[in-house]
This record gives sequence, C-alpha cells and structure tokens, in this order.
Amino acid sequence: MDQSWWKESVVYQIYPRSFKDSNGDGVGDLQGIVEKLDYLKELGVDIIWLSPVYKSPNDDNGYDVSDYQDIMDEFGTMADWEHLIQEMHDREMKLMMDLVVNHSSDEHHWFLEAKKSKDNPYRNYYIWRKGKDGKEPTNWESFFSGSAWEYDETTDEYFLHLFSKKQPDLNWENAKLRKEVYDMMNWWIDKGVDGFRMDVINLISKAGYQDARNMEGKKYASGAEYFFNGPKIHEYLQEMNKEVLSRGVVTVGETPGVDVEQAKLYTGSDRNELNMVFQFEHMDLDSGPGGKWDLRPLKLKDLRDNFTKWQKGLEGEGWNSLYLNNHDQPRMVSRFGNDGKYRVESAKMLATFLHTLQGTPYIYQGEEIGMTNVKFASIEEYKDIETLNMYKEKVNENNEDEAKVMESIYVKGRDNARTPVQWNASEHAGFTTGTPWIAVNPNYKEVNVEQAVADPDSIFHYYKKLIKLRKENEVIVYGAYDVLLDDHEQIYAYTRTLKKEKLLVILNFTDHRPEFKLPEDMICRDVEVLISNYEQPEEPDVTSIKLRPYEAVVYKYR
Ligand code: ISL
Ligand code: CA
Repeated sequence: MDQSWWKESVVYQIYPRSFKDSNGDGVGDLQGIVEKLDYLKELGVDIIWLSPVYKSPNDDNGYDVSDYQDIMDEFGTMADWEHLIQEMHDREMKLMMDLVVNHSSDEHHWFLEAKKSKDNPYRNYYIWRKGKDGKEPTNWESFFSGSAWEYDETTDEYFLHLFSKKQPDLNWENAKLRKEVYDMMNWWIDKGVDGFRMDVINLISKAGYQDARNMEGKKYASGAEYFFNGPKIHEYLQEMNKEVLSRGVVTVGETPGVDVEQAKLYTGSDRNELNMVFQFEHMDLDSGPGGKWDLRPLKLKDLRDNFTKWQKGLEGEGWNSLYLNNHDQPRMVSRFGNDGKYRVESAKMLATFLHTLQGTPYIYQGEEIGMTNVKFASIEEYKDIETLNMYKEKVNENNEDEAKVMESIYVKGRDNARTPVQWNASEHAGFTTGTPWIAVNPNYKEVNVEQAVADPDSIFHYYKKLIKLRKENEVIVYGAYDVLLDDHEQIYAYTRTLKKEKLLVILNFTDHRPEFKLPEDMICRDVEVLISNYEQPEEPDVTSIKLRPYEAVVYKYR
C-alpha cells in the first residue's frame, strides 16, 4: 500500500467566473474566493483546483490563455492572487492551478508573432500546414464544431485548432516551446503553487496529419486517432516530470479517450508522469453513437461495470480521480439522481458513492448543496461556445429540429454547471450585487448555501461528514473494492476491505423500493452504520433490507 497525502485529500473545483463576485461587475473574482475560504475549510476541503485565472480574451472562459504569467483583469490582479494563495496556505489548503498548454489564445504574443510570416521565430510554436486541393489540410472536426483548421491569408497556410479557432494548438514537437512551458510552470511553483490540473494533456502529441475515417454524410470527422495519446505523449510527460513535477507537486491530467491500460501508463507509481487522470468513460454512458448530444438513458449496469473496471484496474497500480460532474458536464444530481422530489436524498446517495470508492474525490462548486441543471427559455441566454456553435450548426445550418436541440442542451449543455453558485435567497442568489454574466438558476430561493449550512440534515452537512469519515477510516481511502450483485438494475453494492477492516456500501439508484439481500458468505451480525441518508435502526440487520428511494447506507463490520 503506497500512501500519499494527495490520495487522502479531497479536492474542490472552483470555476471562478461563477463562484463569487466581490465588486458587483457580475463576474466572480479572486477576492470573492477569499471571502468563501472559511466556508470551504468548514466543508473539509484540502485542495482547491482553480479553473484558469490567466489573462484571456474569454472565448472559452479562460481556457484560451493570452498570458500564462498574468491574471485576467476581470478576476483581479497578481497581488489578489498572491493574497488568495496566502490565505489558503494559512488555512492549510493547497492550490492546484489549471494548466492549459495543448493550445493558447490566438491573442497570445507567441501567436501574434507566429502569424506574421513563415520565418518568424515563433512560427514553429504552432501547427501550420498548406491546404489540400483548396481545402483544409485534413477533414478533422473541431470539438466546438466545424473544421479544426483555420485559414490564414497572410501566409496562405492553415493552423490547427482542435477547439475554437481562437485556441490554436501549440506544437509540442518544438523543444523551445516545451522549455517555455516548463519555465512557466516552475515560475508558478516558485510562487507557491502546489499542483496542476492539466487540460486535455493527452492531446499534445500529434501522430501525423491525414484524413480521418469519415462517417457517411458528414463534412468533418473526428481525428482522435491522430492526437489522443499520441506517439510522444509519455516522452513529453516524463520530460515535464523531470524538469518540473519532480519538485513535488500534485498532478491530475484531463485525458478524454483514455482506457484503463493507458491510465496505468499515465499514473503508474514507477512511471514518473502524473499522479491521477480524469478519465471520461463514465461520462459517455448516456450518449449514443452520434456523440454527447445524442441522448440515451443511462443503465445502472453500465455505470457499475465501468466503475468496477476502473476500481479493479488501477488497484495497486495507479490511482483514480473520482468525479461525477465538473464545469464541462451537467449537474450530477440531475444526471445520475433525481433533481425533483428526491433531490436531497439522491444527491446524498451519489455523494456516498463517490466518497466511498478508491481514489481522490473531486467536488465541483455547488455540488455540495445539490445544485441542479437549468433550462433557459431561449438560446440567447446561453454563453458556452460549445453549445452556441453546436446550436448554430444544427439549427441554422442543418435545419434540425430546434426543440430537440434545446432538449439536448437542457440535458448535456456545459452551462448547466456554470450558473452562479447560490449563496443565499437574496437577489441573484447573493452571487453579485450587479447583473450576473449568466443568469442564476431560478431555484436559488430553495437551494442555497445559507439554507444548507443552517439545516443539520442538508446535503452540505452530509458531505462534511463523508469527508470527515475519509480522514478517520483508512479503509475508505486504501481499501480494496469488490462489487456485489453485479446484475441488479436498481441497487449498486460493494465492499471495501483493508486488512481486518471491512465496509459494506449499499446504494439504491432509483425511486423504487428494491430489496437488498446479502450473499450468505457475507453475513455478519456485528455491524455499525457509518453513514446513511435515512434513519437506520439501532441494531441493523443487513441480511435483507427493503431500501427506500435513493437510500444509501455504509456499514462497518466489527
Ligand atoms: O466539454 C466537453 C464535453 O462536451 C469536452 O469535449 C471538453 O471540451 C474536453 O473534455 C476538453 O475540456 C477542456 O478543454 C477545453 C475547455 O473548453 C474545457 O472547459 C476544458 O475542461 C478546451 O480548453
Ligand atoms: Ca467581479
């Protein structure tokens, strides 16, 4: 058993734009975060992952960086950032910065130089190709719709942008670029940063530039096989580790399209690459072959099989990061639980799930009070570039059914996660005294931090308890995971075992009342309830239990 502080930690993700506005301009900021540090400390957070706060024209809310060593004007100044990290360290919280180096902004001075001429010293910091028969160099599709290539008139070449055209991809083949990145990272570590979350880090090595296999009738195709986990990815990460990460910072790589075997290569303790990765397989279980907007219902069996695969796969070899939502995904309670009648029960059930698996749990802002998805009446109210580009392509260009497209946005759109954190029942949920950059979810009068902190039975207090249990029970962090009832359509149950310690976790993922029957060989009368989202009997009998809607219960064997 390989123990590490970051395995025992709980991470809280802040999307600064939507967290807390301190000066009434409608945009969350660094000073707003400082105001809420005591709240996060009370929750039990060890590490804060801060989505990008660097200088940015905000085409993709900060994921388009125009200066890696300066702070976005709307969020404050470098002095504000220094104040924030000081206040965090005073409270023994660590800061994980977002590192966005697959691409920069097209307003970064490197790119402004690069596009001046073919022989500019910065040209090679980006990826330029000639057109093919008057068209783009390859048929690759951008993650944000349309071609992944943009034509540049000055030099009569195209540049690659896997995301928006204001996010040109950096050329990692260029050793000078790599050194600039490492120097920049070291500069932040010198300023006190404790770790990095690395944006789409498994996309930085490209395998070549050829047409991807195309599905019938589509103009562009996913070029994933040319840039997911490319040929030099491990070489680059090992180099980065040697130059920067070995100084002792915590790392998590965002790695879409990574499977268990690849994750072992990224996170294996003998590999000198990363500590953890965010894998995406469980985020794809409710999508059809048409991709994320192609909605299909989630089956509990698929979810369980997937988590079991990752839990067993990385056991003793790598380390899982545990998440059910973030700033790119719909709200967890709306997606995997029930955001109506059983909002509180199901949010607690899902929290029990995440916080009793092997791995490091990540909480996304507002999750701890059970914030839900939002339905804005019109596309005008949406802000996310991915959503807006998709809508334009499907509705305006391809004449697809508007209502159906809006429905997919309600279920999967990224703005579900980006409405302001609901602090109290006052106007704009206490997020701002001005006009928020994106509208507040109308349920803020009922769902807000003030209410949750005051109510001892709230989701907030339940999270607090789960986090505390993790600190007190090694088995929660390090215990081996074993699944029970692997075919059940409503119940997800598993055990966690560490030496003589054993936990039994029973979760009802539905509003039905299924009966849980414990396998014979697991029967033990001497159990204690560690936590549950319902009242439990003084002397529990775990051999057979009729579960209530979204009931979660964790037993400890004595
Ligand atoms: O958001 C997604 C799901 O629809 C993904 O396609 C997402 O774009 C992908 O996971 C990469 O995400 C990261 O890089 C993007 C940025 O827009 C996301 O916010 C970030 O998390 C480009 O920097
Ligand atoms: Ca502000």
